[in-house]
Amino acid sequence: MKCEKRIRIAIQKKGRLNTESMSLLEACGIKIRLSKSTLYCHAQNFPLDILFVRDDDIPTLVNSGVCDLGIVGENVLHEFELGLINKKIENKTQVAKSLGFGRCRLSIAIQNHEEYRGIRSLSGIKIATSYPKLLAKFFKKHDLQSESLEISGSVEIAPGLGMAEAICDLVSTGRTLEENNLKEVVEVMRSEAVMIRSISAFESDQQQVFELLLRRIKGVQQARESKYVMFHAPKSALDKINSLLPSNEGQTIVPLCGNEDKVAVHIVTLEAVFWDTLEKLRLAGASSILVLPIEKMLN
Ligand code: PRT
Ligand code: ZN
Repeated sequence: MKCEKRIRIAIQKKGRLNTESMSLLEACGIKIRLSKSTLYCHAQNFPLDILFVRDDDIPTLVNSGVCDLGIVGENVLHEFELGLINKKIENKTQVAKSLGFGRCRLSIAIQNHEEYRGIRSLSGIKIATSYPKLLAKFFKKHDLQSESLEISGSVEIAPGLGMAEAICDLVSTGRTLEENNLKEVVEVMRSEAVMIRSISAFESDQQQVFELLLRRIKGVQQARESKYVMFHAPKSALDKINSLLPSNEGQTIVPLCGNEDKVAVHIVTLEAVFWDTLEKLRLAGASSILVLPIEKMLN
């Protein structure tokens, strides 16, 4: 693609969002050659430059206009935005696309042996967290008094060391809480990775690149969620089958050589295709059922 102006995206250098961010760009057909020490690199076949940084710096880089785009967790983004509000600095960042990975929740947890006596019992207790602004906002919303102890990592060890009575940290499987004898009592927010952009207008060829990238991301997401299903079925069963497995744009019906009553049906479906669904299709008369993954999709 010929383009005078390139777009610069900030992604996490190392950590939970790095692998999925890179694999998303690769699935979009963007070729990136990496070396171990790479902090900045140019995509080979797309007008995109990639800056590898700590996730906490991504909103600042986009807000200041150093990067046009960034991939970051909503938790980090919202904590950053609250910081801007406190300092009365203009927010020049907006979410361009939710990406569906890096899902987690920011939750308050207390020690297992403590009895949880409702949200009001958290008022005024010392809570260790890396997200003091999100916690303060949540407490204000519930009219509670907040006292946080800001720690940048290993928050879950704070209660055991007597530094705090509770923690407010990210949880995905819940294993870390369990290992540290903690129990989750209140969810403060849910988070997933998002693509953020600077609100400053792109130059026209940058805008084209941005839109092309968004279209490809959407295509990758749709392809990941969709399945291509093929089977044979009696013509009389097609309505029933359609209600069991709705398709995006209708069924493709192909005649079967030497069989007047049956047809081959091809469907692209966004529905999850479970064994249960296949069994229902079979009972409705379908046979030779195949479920295939879709590599690319452009609507
Ligand atoms: O070095 P850098 O600053 O870039 O990385 P980081 O250490 O600050 O962040 P990293 O890589 O741990 O996480 C990056 C982003 O991934 C977060 O900002 C979230 O948006 C998202 N994410 C999703 C998570 C988790 N799930 C998660 N489980 N981030 C952290 N955790 C930690 C959590 O803090 C706790 O220590 O994992 C532990 C809990 O996990 P479970 O599975 O035991 O519940
Ligand atoms: Zn970080």
